[in-house]
Amino acid sequence: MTTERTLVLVKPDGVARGLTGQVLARIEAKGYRLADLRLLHAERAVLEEHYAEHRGKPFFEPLVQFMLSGPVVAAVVEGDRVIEGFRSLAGTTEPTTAAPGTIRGDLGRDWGQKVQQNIVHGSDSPESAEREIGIWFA
Ligand code: DAT
Ligand code: MG
Repeated sequence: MTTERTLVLVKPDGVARGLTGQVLARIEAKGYRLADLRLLHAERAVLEEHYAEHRGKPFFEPLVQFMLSGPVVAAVVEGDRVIEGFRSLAGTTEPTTAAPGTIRGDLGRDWGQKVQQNIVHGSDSPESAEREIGIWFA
């Protein structure tokens, strides 16, 4: 048993489409616990740090612009193997091909090649989770 924490974001598309409740419901239904929760408008500096691994890639600026386009919900979620577990709930990056049953697969689609509009973010490792929680819940 490995109790972990992960950072989950409901991205601007998810908040704007009214999907926050569904995302949180899936997290809770799976048996994970909400340890912290905020609705906020992200600052550019926070996003540049959050997405530091993607700096220099062609999709970096469109991604930051998208994340600035509206409020996001940030959550710290706790549970056994929650990092892997939430990535599994979220589905793969591209919503068009994410498996049905996942958040991205059930609720997302291709809105004109805007892969960034994939509803949620989830940390990908224990190191990323602690780093990202520190950024969003400073
Ligand atoms: P994930 O969110 O599944 O961990 P990631 O860390 O590789 O994916 O990328 C971060 C976000 O950037 C992702 O949610 C959507 C966007 N993105 C990734 N690859 C992209 C691409 N090739 N074109 C446009 N946006 C992309
Ligand atoms: Mg990632």
